Amino acid sequence: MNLVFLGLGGNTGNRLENLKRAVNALQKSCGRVLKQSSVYETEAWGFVSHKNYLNQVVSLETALSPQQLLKEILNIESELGRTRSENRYSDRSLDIDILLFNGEIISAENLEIPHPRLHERRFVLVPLNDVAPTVMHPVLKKTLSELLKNCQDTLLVEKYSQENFG
Ligand code: PH2
Ligand code: MG
Ligand code: MG
Repeated sequence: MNLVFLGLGGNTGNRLENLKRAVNALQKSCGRVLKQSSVYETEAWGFVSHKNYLNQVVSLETALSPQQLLKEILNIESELGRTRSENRYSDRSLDIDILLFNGEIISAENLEIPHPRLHERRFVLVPLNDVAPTVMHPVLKKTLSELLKNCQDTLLVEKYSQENFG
């Protein structure tokens, strides 16, 4: 069995519903979701958008290989309404990224693990620190809580308040 951390995020449509549907779909086609971080409202990173994201991190126990998991994730993204634009960063209903896969380092044309920018992004590190503070980044050799402490990103990341749920 493999232990995987996934980053979920989206900034269009019913953002909370899209996260819930993604978690359900992952349970169905990829394995067992072990932990879910809090949900955070976050400012768009890397491009200008007036639409804030909701982001969450989940841990998953899966028998799938990294490439099999990626294939399932791309299916889930498109089933939940994701369309891909030509821009690198754009508004989207749902994005699922493989952040960490066991302690493996993978550098394929279509897949890089650990996610190459995870340590630069508070919208990833804050929820990742909820579920895996003591896990080691296999390239940077620092724990996720250390990476969060050292992160220079100043964009807004705040807990999505309970009143907005339901
Ligand atoms: N995803 C991106 C680019 N920028 N910004 C936030 N706040 N949240 C995201 O999930 C996100 C982003 C590319 O996948
Ligand atoms: Mg992404
Ligand atoms: Mg992605």
